[in-house]
This record gives sequence, C-alpha cells and structure tokens, in this order.
Amino acid sequence: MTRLARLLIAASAAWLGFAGIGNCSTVKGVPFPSLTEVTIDDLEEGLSRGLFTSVDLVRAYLARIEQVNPLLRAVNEVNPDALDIAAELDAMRANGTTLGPLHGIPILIKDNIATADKMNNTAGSFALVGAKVPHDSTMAVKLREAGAIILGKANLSQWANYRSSNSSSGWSAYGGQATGAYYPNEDPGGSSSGSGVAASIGLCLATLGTETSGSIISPSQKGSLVGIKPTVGLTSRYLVIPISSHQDTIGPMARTVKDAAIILQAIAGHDPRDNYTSTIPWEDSKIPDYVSALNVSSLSGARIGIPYNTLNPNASTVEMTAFWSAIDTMKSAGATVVGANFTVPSPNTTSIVLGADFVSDLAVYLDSLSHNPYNLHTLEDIRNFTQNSSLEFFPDRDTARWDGALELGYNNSDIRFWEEYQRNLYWGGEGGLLGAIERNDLDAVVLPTSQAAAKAAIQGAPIVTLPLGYYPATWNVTRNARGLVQQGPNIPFGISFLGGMFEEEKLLALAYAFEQRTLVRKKGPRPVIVPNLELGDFVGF
Ligand SMILES: *[C@@H]1O[C@H](CO)[C@@H](O)[C@H](O)[C@H]1NC(C)=O
Ligand SMILES: *[C@@H]1O[C@H](CO)[C@@H](O)[C@H](O)[C@H]1NC(C)=O
Ligand SMILES: *[C@@H]1O[C@H](CO)[C@@H](O)[C@H](O)[C@H]1NC(C)=O
Ligand SMILES: *[C@@H]1O[C@H](CO)[C@@H](O)[C@H](O)[C@H]1NC(C)=O
Ligand SMILES: *[C@@H]1O[C@H](CO)[C@@H](O)[C@H](O)[C@H]1NC(C)=O
Ligand SMILES: *[C@@H]1O[C@H](CO)[C@@H](O)[C@H](O)[C@H]1NC(C)=O
Ligand SMILES: *[C@@H]1O[C@H](CO)[C@@H](O)[C@H](O)[C@H]1NC(C)=O
Ligand SMILES: *[C@@H]1O[C@H](CO)[C@@H](O)[C@H](O)[C@H]1NC(C)=O
Ligand SMILES: *[C@@H]1O[C@H](CO)[C@@H](O)[C@H](O)[C@H]1NC(C)=O
Ligand SMILES: *[C@@H]1O[C@H](CO)[C@@H](O)[C@H](O)[C@H]1NC(C)=O
Ligand SMILES: *[C@@H]1O[C@H](CO)[C@@H](O)[C@H](O)[C@H]1NC(C)=O
Ligand SMILES: CC(=O)N[C@H]1CO[C@H](CO)[C@@H](O)[C@@H]1O
Repeated sequence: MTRLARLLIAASAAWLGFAGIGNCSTVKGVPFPSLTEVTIDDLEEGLSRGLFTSVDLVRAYLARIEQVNPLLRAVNEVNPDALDIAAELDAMRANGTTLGPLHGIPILIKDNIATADKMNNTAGSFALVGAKVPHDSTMAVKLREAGAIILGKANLSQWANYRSSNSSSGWSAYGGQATGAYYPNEDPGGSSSGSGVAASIGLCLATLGTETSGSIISPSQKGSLVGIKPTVGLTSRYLVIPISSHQDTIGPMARTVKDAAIILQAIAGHDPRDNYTSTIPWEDSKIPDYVSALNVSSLSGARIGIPYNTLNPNASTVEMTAFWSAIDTMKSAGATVVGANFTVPSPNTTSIVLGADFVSDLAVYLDSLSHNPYNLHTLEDIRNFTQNSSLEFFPDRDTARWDGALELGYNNSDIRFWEEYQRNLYWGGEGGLLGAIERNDLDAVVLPTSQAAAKAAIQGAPIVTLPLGYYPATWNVTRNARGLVQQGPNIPFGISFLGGMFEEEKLLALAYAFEQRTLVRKKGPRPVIVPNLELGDFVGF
C-alpha cells in the first residue's frame, strides 16, 4: 500500500469515528447525508431549503476530487467553468426558476463524451488532447438543458477498452491507472472506470458511462452502483468517441435506482444527428416516465427468466450463492421464476462487427472535429501516432485490437460485415436473449452481472445492474497480470436485469423493487478510500 493510501484510509476511519454512523454529516448544524451516499432528492431538498448552494456543492466535490484523485485517478479533467455555471444556476433558483430535479446537480461524464467548452475529449489518448469539437455532444446538451453541472471528465479504459489485448481496466495514457475504492488497488472494472469510482465515493452525484459490451455494468458492479445500459438508440451517440455504431450506448451510473432513472429521463430521446434514435418507439413527449414507474411492488406478478444453459460453470461460488438467494427474494416478493434457456447458448461472437464498425465510425468522429491538432483522420493514423508517441506506453500496452480491425481489410459497408452482423442479431435475438423473453413471456431475464454483458451487447438490448453483495471481509486477494486486485475483502458484485428492446421502464421497476427489499449498498461495507471533506466544510465560507 502506498503512503497516500494509508493516509486516506486513516483519514476516512477518523471521519467514520467522528460521524459515528458513517454516512451522515451536518450542514449548518442540520444533519445531512454524507456526499458518499447522498441522493438527488437529498440535494434537491437542501438546495431548495437554502441549506447550501450549487456553488457550495461544486466546491465540496472539487475538493473531494483533489483529495483522492492522486491515488484513484478517477477524474481526467475538471471543468474550469463549473463554479460560474453553478453560480448562474443558483441565481436562477433564487429567482424562482428550476429546470427539473437535476438543477444545479454536479455530474461527471466519461472522457469520450464531448463538450464544446474548455475541456478535452480524449478517450484517454494524447492523440486527442487539444482537439476541439464544433458543438456539445447531444448528451452534454441534454444534461445542461436539465440544469446539471458538468463537473469534469472521468477517466476510462483507454479508447473504451478498444486498443490493447494486454492493457488493464481503468488505464489510459492521459489519465493514468484508475483504481477502485473498496480495496486498495481494486480493479475498477471497465471501460467506464472513472465514472464508476467517482460515483461510488461521491466525487459528484452520479456519472455518465458508455457501453459497447460491459463498460457500464462492469464498473458499476465494482463500485456497488446501479448502472443502466440503455437500448442502443435510446440515448444519442452524437459526438461521443465510438467503438461501434451497432452496439454503443450511453447511460447513467448512480448509487440508487431512482437517481439513475432521473438521469436516464434527462438524456433519452430522438436526435436527428444519430439515426439509431429513430428506432425509439415513442415520440419524445411519450417516452415512459422512468421515475414514476418505480414501485416497490413491481416484482409481484412479474415473470423472471433464468437461462440455466448459459450460466458459467466456473463462476465464483460467492457470487452464485448470492444470486440464488436473490432469486428466492424475488419469489418471495411474488415473482414467477422460470427456466429460459437460450437456443444458442454460447454465441461465438467474433470481433468482426466491432472491428469493422470502429474503422468506419472512428473516421466519422475524427472528421467531425473542428480542430485536429495532429491531423489524424483514420484508424491507421491513430495507430501510427500511438505506436510512435512515448506518452502512449507502446508496446507495453499493445494495439492488438486495432491491428485486428485493420487486418480485416474492410469497414462496415462491406457485405462480409453485414453477414456477421446478421449472425449477431440471430445469436442475440431469436437464438438468445430476445427469443428466450418472447417464448417464455418474460418481463426480464436475470443473471449475475459478471455474466450479463455479452448476452445483450450484440443485439443492443438494455440491462440494469444493481448491487447484489460483497466478497467476505476475510477473502483472499487475487490480482491480475498488472497487479490490480480482482477479488478480495469487501469487493462488490452485482445482479443484472436484462430485457427486450426499449423495455427500460420494466427493468427499472423490477430493479427498484429488488433494491428496496435488499438495500445491499446501504447495509454493505463502505468503500475504504473515501474523501473526508463534506458539504458542511464549505457552507458559509
Ligand atoms: C430574474 O427574474 C427577472 C424577472 O423575470 C429577470 O429579469 C432576471 O433576468 C432574472 N435573473 C436571473 C439571474 O435569472
Ligand atoms: C485541454 O488540453 C489542453 C492542451 O493540453 C490544456 O491546455 C487544457 O488545460 C486542457 N483542458 C482542461 C480543462 O484541462
Ligand atoms: C443509420 O444510417 C446508417 C448509414 O446511413 C445505416 O447504415 C443504418 O442502417 C441507419 N440505421 C438506422 C437505425 O436507421
Ligand atoms: C404500485 O403498484 C401497485 C400494484 O400495481 C399499485 O396498487 C400502487 O398504486 C403502485 N404504487 C405507486 C406508488 O405507483
Ligand atoms: C436448460 O438448460 C439446463 C442446463 O443446461 C438443462 O439442464 C435443462 O434441461 C434445460 N431446460 C430445458 C427446458 O431445455
Ligand atoms: C471452465 O473451466 C474449465 C477448466 O479450466 C475450462 O476448460 C472451461 O472452458 C471453462 N468454462 C467456461 C464456460 O469458462
Ligand atoms: C460461428 O458460428 C457460425 C454460424 O453458426 C459458424 O459458421 C462459424 O464457423 C462459427 N465460428 C467459430 C469461430 O466457431
Ligand atoms: C507516423 O507518425 C510519425 C511520428 O508521429 C510521423 O512522423 C509520420 O509521418 C507518421 N506516418 C504516417 C504514414 O502518417
Ligand atoms: C503487451 O504486448 C506487447 C506486444 O506483444 C509486448 O511487447 C508487451 O511486453 C506486453 N506487455 C505485457 C505487460 O504483457
Ligand atoms: C487463502 O490463502 C491461504 C494461503 O494461501 C489458504 O490457506 C486459504 O485456504 C485461502 N482461503 C481461501 C478462502 O481461499
Ligand atoms: C447509515 O448506514 C448504516 C449501515 O451502514 C444504516 O444502518 C444507518 O441507518 C444509516 N444511517 C443513515 C442516517 O442513513
Ligand atoms: C483533475 C486531475 O486530477 N487530473 C489529473 C488526472 O491524472 C493525470 C495523469 O496522472 C494528471 O496529469 C491530471 O492532473
């Protein structure tokens, strides 16, 4: 353990001692939840009662980032304009105008979602430091319209984990190695690693991540978070650095189902600049109200499927024991649980779809830049830059994914791509998740989060993950090749609800009912590396 890690753990222990219950502090003498656990409702109430302002909130979060970021590397950049934006939103509120539940609430976004402000959008690569976009991404526009403060950019597995075969989750050349807060040097999961770490210890209220296969749900489980991987097309990818137009999606990572649902509501919708949003089955005004769908009784009468034939026989017994106990909880809440085998149990997904998409989609992103400092326009250009820049740690971190994509010799307009994509649609559709849902008339399929990603990725179906449990406090530490802790004391894991296309409303209702019955995050062990500065330290100074 580094000296800094020991110091922070000591600091958090001292703070736990002071606060007594570990999740409460005071603001102006009034008890107020710790920023490590606070919800949108808590902040909204404090702001509207005048207990504190959004400027206070931004100051507190920036100080918390400064406390832990040298160790955890969760944040790549903070927004130099955040305090000014907060002051404007405070003035609006004082004047009687609020833009909704996110008014004045600080959110970090993954460093592949572009903003047309002073911040960079890098995917963790020096190839894009200094590059400019002509407009905000649609995600940034929607957050700002909802009154959220974009506090900064979260670190990520570089290029959303689409560069190397031998890198590590949470590592980027630009941001360094992000690590999780539940155990020193915890593997943070990826690729929305910094988003997971930041939300797990309250470096902001919540975050946005992106997922192609697992990149929201995996870091969410490592931070004991709720993560929503929306149906591909529900959230616009315009000016988000891509891997695959057929699989990429953007979603919230938060500490409660309700907070995640509030954020999904703000970012969902049509966008003429991303034609996949044209598949949303409702007009924007008729998109389901994800927040009012949350109902503690929604497991009652629900039909839940388990694809027994896809379960990994080598899965951790800790996670599987918790999973079967979760199934019992669902049954006792009135759910009907049925077998729902897939007819194609192990889709032999190849890298063709992602590789060919990346070749095409990356070029589109690079061509959309209004300033491109190194004049890089294609994957070949990016690979050449990466292999020749001393800042990019090549060859220790190789470029195997790109080498494979370029070896294909074609992009996603080729018939060979199309054939492979049709196979994926079959594996994920009739042969897989969607077929199992259809045949068994299910509301959702449930799986341990560690086994969920690929089953929804290839056809673009939605997943909601939420906390399920933690490794025992006495568990042995296992590390990966780069020394990150894979399993160890108190490391969290999750359970996932997977659904049909655009069935987020159902999944969120089920997840909420499960969350309210289990309160796994609330009752579980706390993260060990936690900033000790709280709102009360900033109010009125
Ligand atoms: C406050 O409201 C008044 C009247 O609607 C308006 O003129 C003024 O510009 C508003 N100020 C701010 C900071 O929003
Ligand atoms: C963006 O990158 C430029 C170029 O390195 C740097 O000067 C600037 O400070 C960065 N922006 C932020 C907000 O860190
Ligand atoms: C979006 O446009 C691309 C390129 O024109 C096309 O290949 C794709 O099928 C379209 N997708 C949808 C959902 O319309
Ligand atoms: C939750 O669902 C139950 C059963 O359908 C219904 O009676 C109740 O009104 C719902 N509660 C809320 C808050 O919507
Ligand atoms: C589902 O798969 C399991 C495990 O492979 C198998 O034991 C079971 O018989 C299957 N059920 C049906 C209905 O095919
Ligand atoms: C389970 O482990 C065995 C032995 O290591 C291995 O051969 C098999 O491929 C693994 N199965 C899965 C689904 O990972
Ligand atoms: C994957 O499945 C397809 C269709 O079933 C088959 O043609 C192909 O050979 C398989 N590829 C591998 C690597 O198993
Ligand atoms: C490859 O990168 C090097 C160093 O950045 C540069 O000098 C060279 O021109 C690049 N080659 C191509 C073909 O772009
Ligand atoms: C990663 O792969 C490259 C290329 O094979 C190799 O040179 C490098 O040593 C590898 N790094 C690690 C840590 O395995
Ligand atoms: C932990 O490691 C020790 C020493 O290698 C071993 O004896 C013990 O069985 C391990 N415990 C578990 C739970 O794996
Ligand atoms: C704080 O968390 C503990 C469990 O860690 C819980 O029992 C207690 O009710 C929580 N207190 C508050 C004020 O939320
Ligand atoms: C906001 C912040 O702390 N940014 C840091 C992220 O990590 C990189 C790489 O270590 C630093 O250079 C940044 O200052």
